[in-house]
Amino acid sequence: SSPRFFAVTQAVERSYIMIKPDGVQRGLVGEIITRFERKGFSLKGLKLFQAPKELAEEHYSELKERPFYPELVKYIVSGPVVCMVWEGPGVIASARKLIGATNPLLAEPGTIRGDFGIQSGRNVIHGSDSPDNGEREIALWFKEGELVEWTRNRTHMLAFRA
Ligand code: IDP
Repeated sequence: SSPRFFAVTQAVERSYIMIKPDGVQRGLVGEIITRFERKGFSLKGLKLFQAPKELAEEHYSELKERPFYPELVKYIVSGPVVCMVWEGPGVIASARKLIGATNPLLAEPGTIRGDFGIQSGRNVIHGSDSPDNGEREIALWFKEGELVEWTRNRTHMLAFRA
């Protein structure tokens, strides 16, 4: 009989992942994309982009009242960012694990922030914190037609019984 693949039990989700201006300036784009690719997620959207101030403000609107908000918006528009959509089972929580804690000094070694940062105000990368926020952020940063529908052949990653 043909191989029977185990079902992947986590819901397929999409996460908005953004390499912040410090990550781009420091030459970490390839390294970061590699980590998501090797993990097995599918890249559905990718662009280098200079964010206008209004977009950065809207992206972080939940943090409007925080003292660091004005600096945060300036940071995000200080240079180009790399906007990405990564898709896969459980990608929201998994991406947050790959990224590590907000404060890079507290982030575990082996995570992106743990390996590449020393302060919250320059923490290299953003990842959506919930499926709803993921969809909200994707709609904010990508236009109709910028995302590509394709299926990554992931069968070689799945255990199977003969
Ligand atoms: P997250 O990016 O890990 O989800 P949030 O609490 O949503 O963390 O904060 C959004 C971003 O705001 C952080 O990634 C970081 O760039 C910035 N930020 C958070 N806390 C501080 C702070 O105490 N000082 C400066 N920047 C901060």
